[in-house]
Amino acid sequence: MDRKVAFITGITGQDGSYLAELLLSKGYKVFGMVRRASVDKYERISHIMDKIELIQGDLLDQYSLISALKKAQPTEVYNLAAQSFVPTSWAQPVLTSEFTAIGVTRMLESIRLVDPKIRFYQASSSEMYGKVLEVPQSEATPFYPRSPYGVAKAYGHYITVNYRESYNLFAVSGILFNHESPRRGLEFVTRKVTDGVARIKLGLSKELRLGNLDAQRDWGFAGDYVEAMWLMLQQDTPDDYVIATGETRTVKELVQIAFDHAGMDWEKHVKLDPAFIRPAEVDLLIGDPAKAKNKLGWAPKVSFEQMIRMMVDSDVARLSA
Ligand code: NAP
Ligand code: G4F
Repeated sequence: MDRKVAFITGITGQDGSYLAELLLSKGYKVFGMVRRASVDKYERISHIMDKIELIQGDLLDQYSLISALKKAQPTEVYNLAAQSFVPTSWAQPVLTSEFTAIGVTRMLESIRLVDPKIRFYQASSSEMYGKVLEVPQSEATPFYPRSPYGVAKAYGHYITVNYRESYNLFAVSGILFNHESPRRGLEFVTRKVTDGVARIKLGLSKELRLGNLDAQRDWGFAGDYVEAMWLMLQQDTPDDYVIATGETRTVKELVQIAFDHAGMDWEKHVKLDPAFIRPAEVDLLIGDPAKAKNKLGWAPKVSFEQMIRMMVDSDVARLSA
């Protein structure tokens, strides 16, 4: 039987936790890279801690990547680690580039050195499309990033393509549109809204302060999207894929669905706050997942409404406990 060993950077994040669950269910030995912190950040993976193996490492430290790969001897590497919050990328643009851009080169160089047969997945992003040059966005749509994060992801994308073409690595890039879940970080807008709705419902808060309600996003469920990551690494040839639902919603629609589900009127609670307006906005994202559908056989299973309701219910349950 073929050896199936995965090494996941960013295993403590939203996607890392869902991907680890998926790979365990497929019989993989799963290693996760974690960076040292003064307190543990294993909340999202606490339920599978006895089934995975954690190795310390940091995208800033090339030697730590090399020694982690030597230890794990993976057949597949999923590079999910990044500074992933767009507003922070204006506050910390250099650090964002070090993690989210140059960190990809460090990982690719480490693979080249340790074992060039390792299959590599890079977590690219629809933020690369930024001020979109085409609607909907496909693998052929040119990039026009609008944040230091988007610029860093575009670098990570192209260096992955370049290592595939220069060194014949099995290196692929998944251009994933926004995907959410009850495990989403509290600062991202979907979770901020569902957590805010739950707090208001339970009398813990009265209002929810938000920025641009007109921005449009193609939002899917993270559990569906990690399946696409895995599928990309099982193909005969490496290639890049857009992963999206093909539908877009405004932030306002998100807010309406979440408040409706809790039986409340959003207009009584939502306040606009200029502090959450960005220096440059991505107004509209809508992906064309046709290639993923045709070549990977991938399609999203959870609808936007189902996902937002699931997130509201989960936050109400968490805050009621
Ligand atoms: P997330 O929840 O923010 O998780 C990010 C992970 O990266 C965390 O495990 C974090 O570890 C780790 N990390 C950050 N800096 C690191 C460093 N220097 N060295 C090692 N690990 C580091 O992100 P996510 O939503 O799961 O997204 C996963 C990846 O997909 C990211 O690359 C993101 O940019 C990309 N992406 C996400 C979406 C989306 O909608 N979710 C869409 C497109 C692309 P700590 O726990 O130590 O902080
Ligand atoms: O939830 P967001 O912070 O996600 P954003 O910026 O689209 O980035 C996410 O998706 C990318 C894929 O396209 C990933 F690569 C990236 O790592 C991250 O996961 O904001 C979504 C929209 C924005 O237009 C923002 O201006 O919501 C708008 N928004 C309005 N009020 C808000 C708020 N966003 C946040 N975070 N907080 C608000 O109060």
